[in-house]
Amino acid sequence: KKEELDYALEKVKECLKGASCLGADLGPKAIRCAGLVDAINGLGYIVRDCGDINPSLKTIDSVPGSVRLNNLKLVNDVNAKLYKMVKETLSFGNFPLVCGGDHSLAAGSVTAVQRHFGKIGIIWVDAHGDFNNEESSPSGNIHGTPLSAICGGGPENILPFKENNAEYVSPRNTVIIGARALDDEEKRLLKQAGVTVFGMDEIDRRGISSIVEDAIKIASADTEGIYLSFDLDAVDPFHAPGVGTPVKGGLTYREAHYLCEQLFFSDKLLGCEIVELNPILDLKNETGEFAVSLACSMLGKTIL
Ligand code: 5AB
Ligand code: MN
Ligand code: MN
Ligand code: MN
Repeated sequence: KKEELDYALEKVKECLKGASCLGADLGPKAIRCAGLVDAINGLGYIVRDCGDINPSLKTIDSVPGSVRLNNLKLVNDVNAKLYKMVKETLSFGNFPLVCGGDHSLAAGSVTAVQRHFGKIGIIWVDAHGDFNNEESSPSGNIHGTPLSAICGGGPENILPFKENNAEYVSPRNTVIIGARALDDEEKRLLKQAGVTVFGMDEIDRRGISSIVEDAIKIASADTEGIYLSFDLDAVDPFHAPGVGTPVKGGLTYREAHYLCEQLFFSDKLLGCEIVELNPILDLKNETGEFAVSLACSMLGKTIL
């Protein structure tokens, strides 16, 4: 019985990859089922679906005690492939739209965008800060760390940063929108680094339009443009239940869309990603459909 249990636990852990629970790897399938390609074609674009990225590794690789990050090898393997794919997309002169997958993938996508364009700004839409490093991470889950890695605060062993001599993104050009679940140590690290954090309270007070205006200014100051990393858990779970780490009190349906629309019209977007969709936790693919509608707003769909 114990052996059986250990085996089952290992199986579950195998599926965890960068996140805290099973299922984010099914996100791209659900987004395709919700009609992503047709919807973008409908806006007048030609879509080249590069397909899913599957890890060559199948085993879990957490080493209890030594390496604190769960499934580091597997995440690095996927990110090395994603880096190549996004880099190639950009070198063809195309616009990358990355669909997750958990948020660990940002280390791969952002590295490629940085290497292609040079100095970039980042708008990170998320209930969380994703600014933990190897020491501060309460969970060891890599999806809680990518923004810190991108800004040079570690974990340093997240490839493909090192391998490709990518420059870190300046925290001065980095903005988080929608935060409401930051860890204590993470808050300190964000302050220390100088990342701008617009929490939900500030959105309540000032309204989304003035926040987005500020965010675009900050992320585009002295940069080639902005990469948008959209974690679906930024949105209130009422509209986006299909995420692994839901937090009440998030962006409304229109706040989320408005943000994407304005980013498109800023003419500063270099690429974007929609991550953390977990179809197993979703209700009739509602969150998958929401992701498709957000992608359309990022790509210029308007009301009138
Ligand atoms: B997500 C937490 N801060 O580090 C951690 O969904 C949660 O990509 C991270 O924003 C959530 O494990 C990561 C507690
Ligand atoms: Mn995230
Ligand atoms: Mn999140
Ligand atoms: Mn999450």
